[in-house]
Amino acid sequence: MRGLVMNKAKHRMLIVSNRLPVTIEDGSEGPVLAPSSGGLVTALRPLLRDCAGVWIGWTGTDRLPQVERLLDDYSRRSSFALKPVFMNAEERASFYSGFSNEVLWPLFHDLQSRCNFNPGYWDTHISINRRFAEKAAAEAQPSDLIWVHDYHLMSVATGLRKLGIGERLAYFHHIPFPGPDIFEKLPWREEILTALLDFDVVGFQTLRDRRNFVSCLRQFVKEAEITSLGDHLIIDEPGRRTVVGAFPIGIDFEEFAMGASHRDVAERAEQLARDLTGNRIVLGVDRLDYTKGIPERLAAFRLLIETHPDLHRKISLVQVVVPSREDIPEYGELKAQIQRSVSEINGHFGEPGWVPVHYIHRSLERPELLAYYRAADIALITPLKDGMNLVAKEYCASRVNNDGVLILSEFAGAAFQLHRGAILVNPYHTRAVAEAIRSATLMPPAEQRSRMRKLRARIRRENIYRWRDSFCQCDEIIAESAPREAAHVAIEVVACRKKPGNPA
Ligand code: ADQ
Repeated sequence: MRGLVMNKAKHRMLIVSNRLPVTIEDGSEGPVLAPSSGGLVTALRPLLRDCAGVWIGWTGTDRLPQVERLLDDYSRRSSFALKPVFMNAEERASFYSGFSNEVLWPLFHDLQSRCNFNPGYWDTHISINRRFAEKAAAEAQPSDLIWVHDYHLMSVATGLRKLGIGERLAYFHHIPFPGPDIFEKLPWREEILTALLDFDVVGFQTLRDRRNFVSCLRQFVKEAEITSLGDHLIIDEPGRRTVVGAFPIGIDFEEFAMGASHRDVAERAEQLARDLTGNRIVLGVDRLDYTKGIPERLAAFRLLIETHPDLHRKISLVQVVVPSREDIPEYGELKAQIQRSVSEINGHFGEPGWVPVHYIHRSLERPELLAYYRAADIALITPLKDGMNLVAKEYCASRVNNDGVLILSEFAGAAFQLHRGAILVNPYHTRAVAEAIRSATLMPPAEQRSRMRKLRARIRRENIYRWRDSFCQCDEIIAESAPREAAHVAIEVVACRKKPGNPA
């Protein structure tokens, strides 16, 4: 669409996300700040470098004066101020572990049998979203772009409008949006849909997610009128208008490519390859989560070495898992299940000098992660469902010699952009995944280069800055969405339209 060009400094940015980009850790002399992990923070962190703003998020702790002081110190030293939202243990259990992780996360990843629709969770979702809205309202300046991130905070715009903040409210949904046959199970389905329509702009990762959202609207918000404008859709309801688009999130390609080109990283990659005795390296890198398909991947690797003895001593899987949501029992069980599978495979197939699966369960520093990306001949990225999956993009960006093979789940959002260069697989189809690894080991260097060049060109072009700029211009998107004859008054119309008290 015409409005989506580079224009990064137009509005100050007020980012609202569940977690801040830093977490609080116990140091020897009290709490200290450490970088947070996970895709949302990896994606947004580059944006902190070249623009000013405020980031509102949960610290992961109850209210602690030392934590407030640490964040104030950090904010004084950087262009982005970090403003904390606190939760006590009970709120955390109901809002974060409960509604976010026992309802929305499994349901939106099509795993409805894992959901626990506890009615109390909903009340906490609303009250904590209101708390985030109050914090944002207290920090907001009139021309700010208030940019809310992810499924935990889908009801923040409703809170903001009740507080009289009604302009440039954008929301980006990092995870998949399910189709109506799954979404309909949510007891609060109409409430969530209408809360999203309180934003001016709602962004999804892919056209698949946008299509699902619109199908849900058609089914559950009958009065919504849906029209298209260029690449976007306009949702009109009495008294409000929302622009809905697909904005696939990217990475800072140059940062990954330059980091991976560094001599120390190249040397470390060579050392890793030597440590693995020259075997072909297949790499998985994931946050610990049942949606990432790690047990299914291990089963496919097991089948591969069971059915292809010629690969024994010639191939190893390196599975790196960053700890995540460790206090939720289901995640502890998943960790144990992965450890069991790894030991079974190694116990059954391993020989002196050959460990089939190397398992690393910790967060890696960036240079170490890049060394793994550089060392790996094949990236095996097989989530059962994923909003995007940044690891797939990071692997390709780090392949500075244009070699290597990406095997990617067709259910990752990244598959929509990367299907021409990757080998796409159904992660539930164990035999097909095993065979995909086999074909990757046989892929001639010329074909690898041709595919990897395509992948890298697309990831370089559709990078994180392009994604950010499309949101920074959300008022222009809204202006373009106004009826043609009224385009000159579009911004004023938007400003008045969503006053508190208007139908919501
Ligand atoms: P995540 O589910 O966290 O993100 P993903 O996109 O794969 O998933 O990002 C994971 C991030 O963690 C990557 O940047 C990766 O480098 C990093 N990481 C993984 N293992 C690591 C390790 N051991 N050490 C250090 N870093 C590690 C959510 C959605 C995704 C969506 C992103 C961004 O679930 O679908 O792509 O947000 O929108």
